[in-house]
Amino acid sequence: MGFEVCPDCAVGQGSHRTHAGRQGHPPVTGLSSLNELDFNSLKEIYGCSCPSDDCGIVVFAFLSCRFNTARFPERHLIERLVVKLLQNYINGRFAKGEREFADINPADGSVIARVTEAGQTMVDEAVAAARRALEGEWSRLTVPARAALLYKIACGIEARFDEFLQAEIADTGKPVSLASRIDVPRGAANFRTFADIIKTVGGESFRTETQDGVTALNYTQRKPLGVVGVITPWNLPLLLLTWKVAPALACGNCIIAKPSEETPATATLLAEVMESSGVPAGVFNVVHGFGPDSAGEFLTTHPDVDAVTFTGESRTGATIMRAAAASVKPVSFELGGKNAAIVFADCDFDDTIKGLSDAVFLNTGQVCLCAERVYVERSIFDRIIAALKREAENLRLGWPTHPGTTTGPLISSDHRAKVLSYYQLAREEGAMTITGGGTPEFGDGRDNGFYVQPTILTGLPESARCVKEEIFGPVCHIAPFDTEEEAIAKANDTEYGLAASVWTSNLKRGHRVAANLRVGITWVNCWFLRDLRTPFGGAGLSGIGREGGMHSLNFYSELNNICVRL
Ligand code: NAD
Ligand code: 6OD
Repeated sequence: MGFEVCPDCAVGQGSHRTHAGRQGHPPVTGLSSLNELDFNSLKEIYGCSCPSDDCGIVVFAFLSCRFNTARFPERHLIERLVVKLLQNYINGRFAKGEREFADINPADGSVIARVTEAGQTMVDEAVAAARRALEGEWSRLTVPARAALLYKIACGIEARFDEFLQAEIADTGKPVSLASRIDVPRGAANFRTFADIIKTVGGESFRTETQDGVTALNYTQRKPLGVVGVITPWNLPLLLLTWKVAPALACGNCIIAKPSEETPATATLLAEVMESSGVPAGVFNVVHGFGPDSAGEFLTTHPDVDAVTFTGESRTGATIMRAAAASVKPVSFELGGKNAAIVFADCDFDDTIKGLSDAVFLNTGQVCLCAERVYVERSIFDRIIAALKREAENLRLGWPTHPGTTTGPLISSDHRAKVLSYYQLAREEGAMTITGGGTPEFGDGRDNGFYVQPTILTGLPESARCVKEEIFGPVCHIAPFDTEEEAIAKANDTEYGLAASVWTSNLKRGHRVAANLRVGITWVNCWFLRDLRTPFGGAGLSGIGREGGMHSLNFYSELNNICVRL
């Protein structure tokens, strides 16, 4: 029997289905404070037979009707009772760690879940389980069988599309329109793509003939790296996790994933999908926690972890590199960016504005590929500023679940403080703020969230910190240029080197400019248009190595060359 939806508050859908339920709520009268509530009797009234960690759902259904929970002064008490506990996934079982921390919804600052943090012992257990799995049935699985499992995982994500969607939206605050178009579909697509690739990839072979008449056949065999630590950030949690997990599994590795402490939910759901897809115990593990002195550090310093693949800030990459150096672990790093967009006067104006608006503001500017520096040919500089200002002011900052919302909050209160400090710094450095520069006011629960205004700056010298440092918010600085050479020089004047976009109707120029940019990817008349077979990564502070297609397989496997004398 499913839990039926309360006609008053609509609570009771989706994950509440495990509760036996009744239509609506029995009237409860004379109740003025939480202390008067007997939660167990309430559970009984609602026919809830679930284990205690989840039972609060029923209570929450009641309280949602009874009180306006967003304003309820004892809301934190409710939240402690009703929120889910996200657990680590070790050796095919969900396990509680030593401490707990809160998972916050950035749209209104509410607690979505409690997360149980993996300590050193639990990370040791995960590594040991992964090592055992590496030597067990997993190592005997044929490539077609591994590929079949990856397809099954992709289907498993799709079968629970709405749960992944809701979890990702609640954790990140990103709009449903975005997460349903990009994040969750890419979660499944990553597995399908690497299943396709691993099934069809061949090896190298050479027939060798020496001067003294010996003949041999050389051919390569692809072997897993072993136990791989996968550490990912909060901006595209499922997309970036599966982007690494899929090829690592395709190559036969065992994995310990450490999602960002800000966005632990979809990694936990992925563990459920792995379990139901029949991935053997120990092959995929999830440890929750932070970086320093927590699961992240325990994983990267672990002597029995064979490789680390990481996406996140450049500074964190440097710390992880030092940690990995002690046991000479291979690393693959996708790091920060301070990406340029170069707009020529001959561009298709409307397409460019649409593309630029995405490049600057998508995901509230929290995509490593976002353009924070926009260089515009002087003759159209004022027009571009005016049009981009209109785009920025038309963005709809809203509740993430609302279909019309284009722009959600930033990920956290700390990150908002950082972005706002750059808005302030820009003014101190002499910038003119074309639009934005502060925080919006809503007059509802979103005022407790972490929203900032989409912002356009101009007038800064190229040496300004706001032009040099990654801000990672919905903000760009626009500057004019007079010649192609000047635009290229300015775009390249950065320690980063992740991505760029070039906007021009002259494709010859598009090719030429792209060839001269020191980045891992250049888009011409588009942005974030992905083909998962292509190399992805950055130069300079933006990373080490490339992933995508064969590049991922080359990182996640060791080649063994076999030479047979004929
Ligand atoms: P972050 O570096 O703070 O954290 C990323 C992950 O590393 C988290 O899981 C965190 O817990 C972990 N971590 C932090 N310190 C650690 C340590 N000492 N040892 C081990 N693990 C540690 O990054 P973030 O704030 O989550 O993400 C935003 C950053 O990520 C931005 O700089 C952005 O540009 C970058 N990013 C880059 C790409 C890319 O593909 N190049 C993609 C997405 C995000
Ligand atoms: O699309 C991808 O594969 C990818 N790695 C995107 C990274 C986006 C950064 O925020």
